[in-house]
Amino acid sequence: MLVHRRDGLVTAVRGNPTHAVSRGTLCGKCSTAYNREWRDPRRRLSQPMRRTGAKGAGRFEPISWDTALAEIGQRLHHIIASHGAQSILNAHYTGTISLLAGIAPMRFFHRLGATEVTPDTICNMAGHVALRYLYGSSVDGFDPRTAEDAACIVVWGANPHASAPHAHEYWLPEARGKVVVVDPIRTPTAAQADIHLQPFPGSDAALAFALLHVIQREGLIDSAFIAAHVQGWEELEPLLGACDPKWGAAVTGVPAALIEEVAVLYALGPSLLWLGQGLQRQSTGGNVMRACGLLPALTGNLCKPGAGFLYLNGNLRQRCMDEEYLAGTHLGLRGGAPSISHMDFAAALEDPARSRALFVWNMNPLASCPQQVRLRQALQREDLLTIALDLFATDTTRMADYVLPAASFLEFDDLIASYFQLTLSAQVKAMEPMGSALPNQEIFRRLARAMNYSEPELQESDASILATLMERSGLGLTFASLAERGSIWVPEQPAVQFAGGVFATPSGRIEIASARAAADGYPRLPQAWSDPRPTAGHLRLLSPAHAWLLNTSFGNVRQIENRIGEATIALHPADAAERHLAEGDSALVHNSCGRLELKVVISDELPRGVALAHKGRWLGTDAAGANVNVLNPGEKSDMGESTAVHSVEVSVAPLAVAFHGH
Ligand SMILES: Nc1nc2c(c(=O)[nH]1)N[C@H]1C(S)=C(S)[C@@H](COP(=O)(O)OP(=O)(O)OC[C@H]3O[C@@H](n4cnc5c(=O)[nH]c(N)nc54)[C@H](O)[C@@H]3O)O[C@H]1N2
Ligand SMILES: Nc1nc2c(c(=O)[nH]1)N[C@H]1C(S)=C(S)[C@@H](COP(=O)(O)OP(=O)(O)OC[C@H]3O[C@@H](n4cnc5c(=O)[nH]c(N)nc54)[C@H](O)[C@@H]3O)O[C@H]1N2
Ligand SMILES: [Mo]
Repeated sequence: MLVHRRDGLVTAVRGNPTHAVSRGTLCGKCSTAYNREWRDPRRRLSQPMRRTGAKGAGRFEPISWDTALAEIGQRLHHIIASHGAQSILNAHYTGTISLLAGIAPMRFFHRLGATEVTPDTICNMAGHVALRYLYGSSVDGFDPRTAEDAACIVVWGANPHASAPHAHEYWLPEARGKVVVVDPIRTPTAAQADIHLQPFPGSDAALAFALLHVIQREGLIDSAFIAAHVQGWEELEPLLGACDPKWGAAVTGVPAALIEEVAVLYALGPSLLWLGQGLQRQSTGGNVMRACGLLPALTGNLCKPGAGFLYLNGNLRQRCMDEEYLAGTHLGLRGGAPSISHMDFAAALEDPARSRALFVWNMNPLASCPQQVRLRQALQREDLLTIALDLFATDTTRMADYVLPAASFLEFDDLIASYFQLTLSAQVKAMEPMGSALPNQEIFRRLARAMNYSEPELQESDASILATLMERSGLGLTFASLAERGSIWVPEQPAVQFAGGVFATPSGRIEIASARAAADGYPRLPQAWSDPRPTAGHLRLLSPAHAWLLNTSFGNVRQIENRIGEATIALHPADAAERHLAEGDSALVHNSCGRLELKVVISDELPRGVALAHKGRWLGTDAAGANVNVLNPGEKSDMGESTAVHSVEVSVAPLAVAFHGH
């Protein structure tokens, strides 16, 4: 991004025309927000605040940083003495995923010995666990720059139109290869693809097995690659026999002819496989990822240009960044900090024996997490000390005892490692923090001081951390020289995924049959499973990314609120008709977990039995305020205690009828 200034004041935040990825355009939501609410002193939190009214009533008084941190520090010391540091919960995630503001605060939490609410359990943990069984890593994906060598790109359960606009605008359309999108919804990404496979949600493992059946039948299994790199093929092969395209079509809803076509296209390759995060937010999401992950291994679409798979490029070492040093892992307990899943967050907060204090930073859990009603009630506990750091007064900060204003990314130096493209960028301070806001990492430095923690790591300055990271990177750059360049590629030349054919599994090979998985209580092999269709009268509710929201960030940006209008639920025409619902009607969407009123949109982009209501709305100040997560019971997926949010089932009825005793 380029930040324009006049007389030292920021006048505009724009795309940088010379940037290789964005090419001068910011996505609509970011350019709207960064030029309005994010720089609007009337909307931003500007000073520390202490609760005055009842918990959750939203009444606060301003206090000084010194008072706030002294009080918080003192209360934490009491809690540690009476209940132990593990009764302090640490919830944090995607507010900013820059290195300092996203990771450096972990030094404080490691020292404290707090219980971490494992961030990835609300997003993508099942996929991480699954791909680690199979390949030993889930975070070393293909290099998107190798797309020029690909004859086929499969986007499976991701919707870059919304979730990765630059990939949608440039990367996919410019790829030479055929684009296949696998998504239950005809998203704009799917509509623009060469081929769209539209399986029923949660049936992807079966689809992968049907594709492999065809690949095997056509003699397109890469035996040489398997002999060199794969373990367990002989155990898997017999499972493919029953999975012919006819079976695949019946189970997934994808026509047999399309299964045949895509199987051959993919296997001939070279092919890239983008495994989205939406794909694994299912009750059997781990198995889905293991099954889809078989494709590169069995067709040799790996270890060569234009081939490979990508879940996340999330390995900071790949970008030459020393994450352990940054996070101060050594300050923590040996064997790692205690942790809980986001699926158990509400339960932990309900229990005074398990939780006495809660830190929330870079996160808006009341709007993002499951079990919204329980969560709101738990956060009302008078004996739970809640400290929330944010740029804005959110649904979550409203529930806090102390609200601490955080500085935005425009207001301090930092480093950014993208998780799709292999870039490293300097975030350069462009303006002073709003009011008395401070960067996350500075807030935790001050709190450590207020608590008399003496470890020097807890006081290391931003400048020193940035200098050390750059020095240790071996990239030959300082932060200042990186800042002059903006973004660089790391590595400089396009990389081939797993180029050496080395995998971080126990055997060093790709483990289709996994003893580790078996030891953890899973089948040794991925299975051709498919979720049962919803029980009579129910619909499967998908709540993926909204093109104009970023999780719940930007849900408070007025121009965006006006643009997106009321919260909606999209229904297949036949599902709507069956429920006597028409376009624009108010519907009551409900299940055993909660209820929500949504406006009906009729859409033939969905298969029958599937409904769509995007994530990311704010709850509002109304006591009954809720968003789609009021309907999420927090069921765990099969692996990693991770979210199964795309497996939620709901009933939908006209609001008027529902009021009369349904
Ligand atoms: N129904 C449903 N729910 C979902 C999902 C879904 O698909 N469906 N997806 C899930 C996924 S994938 C994720 S990752 C989670 C994300 O959930 P969250 O991590 O809660 O993401 P946000 O809602 O954007 O909250 C980030 C907060 O950080 C604040 N922030 C921004 N910059 C800073 C900063 O520098 N410092 C501080 N202290 N705060 C800052 C923002 O204002 C915002 O309030 O949501 C999950 N929730
Ligand atoms: N605009 C915008 N961008 C975002 C975010 C946002 O909230 N808004 N969130 C960010 C975050 S934290 C994340 S994790 C990523 C997530 O980005 P994505 O990986 O794209 O994940 P989702 O948006 O959850 O879902 C993507 C697609 O998966 C499909 N899907 C759901 N269930 C299934 C299934 O069973 N099988 C298949 N094949 N497809 C399925 C959905 O229909 C949806 O179109 O996006 C990031 N980018
Ligand atoms: Mo996410």
